[in-house]
Amino acid sequence: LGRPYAVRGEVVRGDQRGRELGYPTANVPTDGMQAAPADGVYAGWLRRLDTGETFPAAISVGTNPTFDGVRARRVESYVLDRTDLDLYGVEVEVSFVDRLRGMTAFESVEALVEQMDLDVARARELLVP
Ligand code: FMN
Repeated sequence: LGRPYAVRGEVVRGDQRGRELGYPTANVPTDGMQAAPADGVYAGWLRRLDTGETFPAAISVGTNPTFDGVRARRVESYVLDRTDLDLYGVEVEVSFVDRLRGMTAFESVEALVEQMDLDVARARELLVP
């Protein structure tokens, strides 16, 4: 393709759970118009289309099977080290550089967070020189 696959969209409010987990995420819903990559976890980049700023991110694609409730698939980006970013309503482009693993339904929130720690460390190795 010559460059990483990317999806675009406006950041919407999620379930507000990410903040409690220590990894707040910018959620972009997937619609019928553009395909998201297969469910799983990726390292990639989030670019704000309003300012052009680009940030390294750990990205989750799926329905968050660890938690109850039927939900639409979404693309969730945790911008590394930026728990302060407020991206609600901002148009972003999320590009997928490396696939890290498949989506997992964990037995506990602790197990999910432990794996997210590893995902974030791996994304950092891959993206930040
Ligand atoms: N959710 C899962 O159910 N299973 C996973 O394996 C999983 N991996 C994730 C990996 C990363 C790097 C990130 C950022 C999220 C992952 N998630 C996974 C999604 C979290 O469940 C989700 O971000 C959290 O519930 C917050 O959701 P909210 O933004 O709607 O509040």
